[in-house]
Amino acid sequence: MSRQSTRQETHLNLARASIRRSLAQYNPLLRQDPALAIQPELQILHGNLEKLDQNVIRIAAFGLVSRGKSAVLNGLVGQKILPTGPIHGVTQWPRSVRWIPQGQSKVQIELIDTPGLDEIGGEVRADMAREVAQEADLILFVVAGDITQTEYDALLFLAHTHKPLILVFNKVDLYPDPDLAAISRNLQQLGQREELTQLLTTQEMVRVAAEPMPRQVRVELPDGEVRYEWEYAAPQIEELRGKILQVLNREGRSLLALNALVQTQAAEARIAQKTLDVHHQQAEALIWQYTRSKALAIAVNPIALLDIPGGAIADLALIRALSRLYGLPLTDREARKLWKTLLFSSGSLILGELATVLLGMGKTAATVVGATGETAGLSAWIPGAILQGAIAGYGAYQVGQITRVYLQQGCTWGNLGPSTVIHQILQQLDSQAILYRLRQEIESSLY
Ligand SMILES: Nc1nc2c(ncn2[C@@H]2O[C@H](COP(=O)(O)OP(=O)(O)OP(=O)(O)O)[C@@H](O)[C@H]2O)c(=O)[nH]1
Ligand SMILES: [Mg+2]
Repeated sequence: MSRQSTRQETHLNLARASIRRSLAQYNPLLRQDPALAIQPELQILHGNLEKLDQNVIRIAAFGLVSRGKSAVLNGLVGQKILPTGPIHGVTQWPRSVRWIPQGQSKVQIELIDTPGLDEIGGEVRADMAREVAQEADLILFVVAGDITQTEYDALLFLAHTHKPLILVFNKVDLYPDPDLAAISRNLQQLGQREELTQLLTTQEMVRVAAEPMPRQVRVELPDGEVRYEWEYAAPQIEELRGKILQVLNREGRSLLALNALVQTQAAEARIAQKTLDVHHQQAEALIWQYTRSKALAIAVNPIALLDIPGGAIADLALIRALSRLYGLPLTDREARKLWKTLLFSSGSLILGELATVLLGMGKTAATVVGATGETAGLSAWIPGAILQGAIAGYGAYQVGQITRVYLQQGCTWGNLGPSTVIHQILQQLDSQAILYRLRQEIESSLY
């Protein structure tokens, strides 16, 4: 086996291993939590694995209407399979044909024909182009002369997929030599524009005449009769065929591997985002549930001294519940350490806890008075209790939010350190709104 071919095999094997690993990692996620809706992404991963096993290379032709996309693909296959014609918009939907080049039994090639990029409606066009381009391993961008701004924009759009791209200059039979040379120069210079060179890995321009215009020729028969006949010149497409096969032989299987990896990466990023979104919603619900319970428990608990240990236990329970949700279970020790870090890195949390004690004292005193039969004592107790409950609940809310961010980042504070991160998170919380909501909740439970 040549060194090139060994390298290609290595790339294929790496891609297979990487996709299998992703599947092994994400399949159980879906089983655990069907709400995750990551089925489409998992299907992409499965599809990529199959594609690698089948060794099918996809080549897609793009371009504006009537540039000869269908004709170029027919020319490659050597048969007129795809309809072509002078009316704009002959091809309305992507369509694919198999191409088995002579002497190339190892790879199978699927050629994908697409409608003109300026034919179908804007949104649909962009979606179609994105979808087909993402599937393709190699892109042919077909032009038929100097390019328009729309054509350049389309080219730039396709270049952003980072797929190898061959610029196909079709209909060269229509131009006299000097024009041909000038247009070719312009097209080549185009590929050297900075924004394109940065995006394109392959910058090749190939001239073809996929379906040369028939010429009327004058035929003089031996008996002197003169007839006019249409003469069909043979397509000039050999150079493109050769270029494609060269790219495929050189790096075909590596292209397959690379493309599968790019798609896997994109699917993984979407899975990560979806997991994060679902976790975020669940975490918000969990934090609010603990916040509310803590606020209510502290508001109705008559013994102030129990507020502090009770509050800490509630905070720790919240930290542990969140860590389970994010699949990063913390031990009791770790949870306590995190809680202490939160408490000491945030002045307002400590103040909140102190306020709980002070207000709690008042609450205990009021309860004692209240128990001796003084109704005024009871009514004095209630606003203090509500405030104390709300402040304690707000503390739990802060603990919850900070823990959520900490877990979301995989149990790290990032390079900023706990104090800065905690401070930033606390600044984003709207304390007034949360305290107000908590007071409302406590009030509606008490009365
Ligand atoms: N002179 C000349 N005409 C060509 C050549 N290739 C294609 N054509 C003609 O250009 C017209 C459009 O060709 P198609 O292959 O249908 O073009 P397309 O880009 O697929 O067009 P849509 O599907 O409508 O977007 C047809 O009339 C072809 O005969 C060529 O090399 N030379
Ligand atoms: Mg067509």
